[in-house]
Amino acid sequence: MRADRPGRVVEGPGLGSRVSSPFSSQAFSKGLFLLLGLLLAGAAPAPATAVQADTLDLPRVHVMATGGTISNTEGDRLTGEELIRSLPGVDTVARLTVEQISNVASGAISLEQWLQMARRIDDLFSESEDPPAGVILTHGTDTMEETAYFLDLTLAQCRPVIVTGAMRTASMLGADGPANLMNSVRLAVHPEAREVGAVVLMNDEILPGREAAKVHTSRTNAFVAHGAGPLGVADPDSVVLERSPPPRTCGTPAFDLSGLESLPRVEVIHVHLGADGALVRAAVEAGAQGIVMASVGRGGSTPAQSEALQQARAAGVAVVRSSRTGAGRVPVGSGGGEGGPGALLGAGDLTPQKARILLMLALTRTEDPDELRQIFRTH
Ligand code: DAS
Repeated sequence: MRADRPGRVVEGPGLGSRVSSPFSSQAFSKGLFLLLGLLLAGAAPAPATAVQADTLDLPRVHVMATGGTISNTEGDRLTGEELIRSLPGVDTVARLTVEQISNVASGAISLEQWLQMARRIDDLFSESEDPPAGVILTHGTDTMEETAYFLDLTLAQCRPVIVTGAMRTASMLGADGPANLMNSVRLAVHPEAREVGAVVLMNDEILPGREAAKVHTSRTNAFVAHGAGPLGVADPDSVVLERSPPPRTCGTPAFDLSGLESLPRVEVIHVHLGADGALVRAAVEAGAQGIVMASVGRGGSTPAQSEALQQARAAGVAVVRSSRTGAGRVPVGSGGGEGGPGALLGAGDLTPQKARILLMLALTRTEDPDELRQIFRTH
């Protein structure tokens, strides 16, 4: 049975082992995952006593496990603790601590959990004793691009926060989870990654949180960085950072979450031929403060949707036009000034789901159309 497990912090990799029947399918799946981890890493695990002695001087890396395919086996989900035990040789790279935030498919992660995650990560980096060199968030791949961008916008610290997962479950042949996790540990302790911020690491590629996007339903190379390309790669011999993320002020978040208990409601609505204004009106009735249109081309919608959007703006709702094409820009200043107090602007190169995150955060600060436009130009 798959169930959430409450958060707690444990030390690894010298973690106590959990005994399960070798004849159960769950135990078999977990055993297979561990075996795959060994094969992928190409090394046998060091004895536990040596692990503890050798790890004392190594940097600490904190793993926050949330679930997703990386944890999935047939009929069960591995815990973060079990995931890190599948990484032979990790004890020569870092001291791992692990915390279970949830154990769910990534579609089940809530906005309240985002707020908690961001605060928790900043708290970890502010610990006076033994703060982690980096944090790894194991996460379902379906929405990891959203979580990575949210963290990119809200973390005060620039230290590495690596969102990773797997396209193949822990019990599938060729499971990619152990390699992704091991590469994330290697990146977290890399001296050049100290200010890399929130990134996605999948399939040996380090992608900026802002641009990372899932573009395939099942392949291990499902992720790209739209318009930006990877920041670097995790090769077998070394982690190589080929370029730096855009400069930012470390210590100050782009959006301060202090005092926030929830985020403004922002809906994404798809444009397609024949779409009427019903969904736009429903969003307004549901209390949306913002609407992001997954528009055709460079920001187009149907006449009926455009009319409903005019009414939404007249009611003070901010409207952002992004593109459903998956690449390219909708000019931020393409909105025009008329139509009501609600802003109308383009999403730039942000996909609809990323534009929604930026609009939610922007609306915590302002509803002014010019200020919103400025935020979209600079984030
Ligand atoms: N199970 C999906 C999710 O949690 C997919 C995945 O993790 O790859 O997002």
